[in-house]
Amino acid sequence: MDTIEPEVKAEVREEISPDLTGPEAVARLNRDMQRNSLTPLWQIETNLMSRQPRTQTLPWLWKWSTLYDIAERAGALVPIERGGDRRAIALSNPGLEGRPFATPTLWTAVQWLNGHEVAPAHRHTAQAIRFIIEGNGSWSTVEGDRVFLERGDLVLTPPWLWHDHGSKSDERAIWLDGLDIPLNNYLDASFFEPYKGEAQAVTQALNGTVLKYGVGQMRPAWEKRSVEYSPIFTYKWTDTERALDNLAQVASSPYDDIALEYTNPHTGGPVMPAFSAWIQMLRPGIHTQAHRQVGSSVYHVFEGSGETIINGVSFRWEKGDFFVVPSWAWHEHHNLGGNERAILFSLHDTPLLLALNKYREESYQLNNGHQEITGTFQPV
Ligand code: 1HN
Repeated sequence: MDTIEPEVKAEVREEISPDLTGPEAVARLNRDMQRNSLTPLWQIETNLMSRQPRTQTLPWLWKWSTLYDIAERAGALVPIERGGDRRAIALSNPGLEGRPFATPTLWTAVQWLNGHEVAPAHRHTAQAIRFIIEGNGSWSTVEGDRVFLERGDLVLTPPWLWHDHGSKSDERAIWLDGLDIPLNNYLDASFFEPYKGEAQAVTQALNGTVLKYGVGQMRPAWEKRSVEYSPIFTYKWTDTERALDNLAQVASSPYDDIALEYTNPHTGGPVMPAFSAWIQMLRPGIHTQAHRQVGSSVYHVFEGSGETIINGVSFRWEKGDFFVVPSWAWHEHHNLGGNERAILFSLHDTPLLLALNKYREESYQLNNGHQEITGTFQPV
């Protein structure tokens, strides 16, 4: 077995000199700390414990027209090859030093699949979801369970389950991928394995997990609860839309209007331990009140147009756009689409903060809960 030898064993401590307390002794102490890979708190220049979150993540917005154009060109130019396995184009937050992450905990990408292509099977410990923007006869197989991907469906790929995507149509499909890759890597918890074949055999009835668990209030009596992740691998848009319309009849949030968290029906908790997925409807004309939370979020505009005011800056959005709300940033949503509803899909790392007892939230008290607008974000 290899052993790691300190580079300069003999220099762990400098020669004792007669000066035990003066400037020379301090200089010697500093040199010894450096040589021994030690950093004293009193020399750390950035405040290690900031009074409030000091995120590098920038509030940002990516236009659908740009995302679509780039994904379409990648679809024509870049084959799906083993190794990469997916034609996914990640939102790279300009605050995060060029890393392919939307926020410190969330990877979010646009994935493009040409008609009749297969994105080969693999599995990983990163937890993944996709939200289907245009499905067009494409499918995902998750651990033998095949689901057809239709606009507005949420599809889960829980950790370490085999999954591949394919298409039986002539048309391309495009969807949002959300994974906890930055967190998984930060925790040194990443495992990945390619499948021996291209695509898995389908071993269950089509939409098997929806048939088994999809009603949610009941589960097969002989089965245990699935507590680590939701046992439902796809949440169909028709059910989601009905749930939004039902909620709108009875209740709303002043900050988010008609907002639903997709849940694991066996626990009531989020669909994945590392992040939560939401769908929300802003009814015509709604302008919500501002609040802020610890934790970062990525939004996709599924329908409609409007603005989200983040730390005083108006981010104007329309169908297809993506935007990021960093931790502890004030934000409020405003539907500007006349008589049309707006629908936002979003991912939040809230479950992590809650599990670690680090969650906080605060509502904006001034000006009836609305921020003063000091600027407008200009997309590239
Ligand atoms: C992955 O497995 C998918 O299954 C999407 O669609 C994006 C990015 C990095 C690593 C694995 C998918 C991914 C990914």
